[in-house]
Parts: sequence; structure tokens; C-alpha cells
Amino acid sequence: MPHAPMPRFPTGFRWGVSTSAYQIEGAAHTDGRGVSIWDTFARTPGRIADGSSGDVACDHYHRYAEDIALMAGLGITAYRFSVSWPRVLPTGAGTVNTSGLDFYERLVDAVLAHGIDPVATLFHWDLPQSLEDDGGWLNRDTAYRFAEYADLVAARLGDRVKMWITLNEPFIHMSLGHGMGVHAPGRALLFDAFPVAHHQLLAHGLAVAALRARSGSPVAIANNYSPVRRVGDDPADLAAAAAYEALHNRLFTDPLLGHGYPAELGFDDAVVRDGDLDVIAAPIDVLGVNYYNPTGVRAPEEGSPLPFELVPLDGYPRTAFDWPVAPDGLRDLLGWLRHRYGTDLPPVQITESGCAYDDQPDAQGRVHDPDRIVYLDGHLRAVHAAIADGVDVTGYFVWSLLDNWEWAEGFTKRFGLVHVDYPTGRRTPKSSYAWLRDVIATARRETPR
Ligand code: PNW
Repeated sequence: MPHAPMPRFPTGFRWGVSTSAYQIEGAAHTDGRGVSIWDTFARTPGRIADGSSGDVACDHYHRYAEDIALMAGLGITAYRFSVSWPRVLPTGAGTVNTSGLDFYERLVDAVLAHGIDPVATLFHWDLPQSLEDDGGWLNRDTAYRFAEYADLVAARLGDRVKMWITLNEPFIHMSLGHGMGVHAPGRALLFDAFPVAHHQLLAHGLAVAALRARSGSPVAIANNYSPVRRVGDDPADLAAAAAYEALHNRLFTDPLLGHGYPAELGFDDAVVRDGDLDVIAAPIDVLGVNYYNPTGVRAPEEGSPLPFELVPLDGYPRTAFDWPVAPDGLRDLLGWLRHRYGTDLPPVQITESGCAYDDQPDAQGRVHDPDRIVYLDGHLRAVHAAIADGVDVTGYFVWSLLDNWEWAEGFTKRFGLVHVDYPTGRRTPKSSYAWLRDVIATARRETPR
């Protein structure tokens, strides 16, 4: 267990937790919600490790008041949730489901009543199935539908949401959902998935303009990053590491910050129209950084369809996901962002950071998760060190408040500060919850917001 006191964070530093709609809400058939690509994907045999779906998940749709009480007990200053597009617009466009908007209004008002800032993500991968049937993110029209949806949500909540996040991890949605086919919608296009990147970025840029027109709150995007650990010293290994860097860490961030697409990826950019790059580079107020782990990369075998090979990294402890625990990677990543983008880099918030362990209650019903405490302690110290290095980091959100439905892994991976007994829905704060509560209480005494 870590004992050394946590160093002091800057005044106003934001302490938060993150969740997403499909992973916690349940209520998939309630109050007029439409079908998303994840409903369809989860119902397809063989796609989800335990054959489960998010139909019920944590039943947060009905238990949100209890969950907000847990947030209040933790002492967080911000809560990042996502709005389910098909709950608000069942077919993605056109007819509005007012009950869906009402739910998010109840949620936001209850969060505010506890003195917590609501941070709303507009797209956390649950595309309305009707839009997928028209081509989804391969179809440019989806970007315009997203801007209309952003306008609708901001018209209702723009006076109360304290920060907007347009998209969650467009890289993971492109690569796992459309490149490899292990996430919804299950397309395996490899590098032909590039239009999915471009249309998501276009959607982001159009939504920035829509949000600005309706709300004075800051606008951000949450990107997934993974610092590259090159394995091997051959020129081919260097080239592979550079290719992976361009794909994972630059493909979305370069154009967002006005640098255009990384040319070395050699994508067919026929879908990029005049003016698109200006829309995409609309200034944002905060860059959201989701960080889990570094990636080992070396040159591919002859004949590989990819310009790199991913290799497991030795010498790190591992989570239940088999992901390496590497807080140094977060400090390196933040330093890399500052070095690469310089004054084009806006303030950064860590919009996700966390780990999965196989946490279960003991005979007394308590849930001990010492590994998560070590994880969070290390990553918070890494953020602090990055701030000392000169990177403007203004917040840290833990993934996640609750154990929840972990996409293709179903219920088999537990990321929560709070244990969820899925059959009953019972919530039990883990020891990491008490640890983080004490860290936040001390930090807020020292550096009030
Ligand atoms: C993120 N990877 O997903 C998502 O934003 C969350 O919804 C999710 O629960 C969390 O991280 C934990 O997985 C990722 O393979 C999924 O590198 C996969 C990867 C990274 C992030």
C-alpha cells in the first residue's frame, strides 16, 4: 500500500470519475430508447466473452440517484457520463424521444445538486442502428446527423453541462470497431477504415460549432493514447514504431490541432473534401486524454498486412486485462504531447485512467483492491510529475465509478471503484474508493476549486 503523501495539485484541479451510457444504464427497452449498434453486436452469437449484453448492465437508468450519492461520498468535483444517442433520437435523426432528454436532465440536475460538475460525452460508441444501416461512419452524412444531435442535446442542457466531450476514443472505435471487427459494428476493414476516422473528425468539428452556438461551456474530445515502446533497433523497427505512433497517437490529434493528417500512413484520402480540415481544426478548450498502457512495437513479419507488429512488454505488473501497469507511460505521453504540439496543445484533462482486477467480496462482504490503489497512486504521481515538467494538466477522471459492462469482455472485467453484484445490482465501495476519497479530501483542502 502506498504511504507517502500525495504531492499537492494545482488550485482548481478537477477530480472526477467517468462512465458511459451503454456500459451502465441498462433500460435498453425503456421509455422509447432506440436500438444502437452495440445492442445488435451483443446479440450476435460469439461476439461477447460471456454472451451478455448491456440490456440491464448496472441499471443506472433506475439507480442513478444512488450512484450520484456514491459520487458525492467520494468528494469528486466532476462526473463524466455519456448521452446515449438512440435514447434521445431513436433512429439517429428526426423524431426526438423527449423521455430520453428528460432522463439526462434529471441526471444533470441531481449531479449539480451535489456540487459536482456534469461533463457530457456525446458519443461513446453507441451509434443508432438506423444510421449504421445507412453506412454508419463510412457515410459522410453521419457527421451531419451528429451535429444535429449535438445541437439538440445542447439546446436542452447547454446551460448546465460544465464541459462537453464530442467523441470518446475515435481511434478505438475505428480500429476495434471497423478495422479489426472485435467491437461494434464488427467491420474488419483494416486500413480501409480510414473514412471512419475522417467522418468522426468531421462530426467532431461540426459539433464544436453547434455546441458553441448553444452553450458557453468548454468543448473537448477524449482521445485514447498509448506511448510507443520500440522493441528492437533495426531501421525496420524504427519505421514500425513511427508508423504505430502515427496511427494511434497522431491520426486524430494532428488534424485536430491544425497539423493535417500524418502523410506517412498513406491513407486513401479521397473522402477528404476542401474545407474539411478547417472544420476539424476548430479550436477546442481542453484535450481529453484516455490512458491505459504503453504499446510494444517492432517490425512486422514479411507479408504482414500491417506495417508494425505489437509485442507484449516485459517487466511490468499486469491487470486482469493483461495490460501492463506503467505510470511512467502517462508522464512520457504528456511530455510527448507538449513536445510535439507545443503551443497548439490546449490544457489537458485525463478523461480516463484505470484498471481491471478480479475484485470479489470477502466473507464479511468487503471488497479489497490493493492493486487498484497502487495503480491510481502511481498514475496520479505521474500526472503530478508531468505538471512539474510543464504540461498544463487540469483534471483526472478515474475509469470507472462502477464495475460495468466492458464491451467485448462483457461482465468479466471489473474497472470500478465500486463493486457491482450484477444479479442484485448491489453496490459495494471497494477499498480504493475509501483511499481515493481521502486523497481528494486532502487535495481539496489544500487547493480548493
Ligand atoms: C476505453 N485497447 O476503451 C473506453 O473508453 C471505455 O469505455 C472502456 O471501458 C475502457 O477504456 C476500458 O477498456 C478501450 O484495446 C478499449 O487499447 C480498448 C482499448 C483501449 C481503450
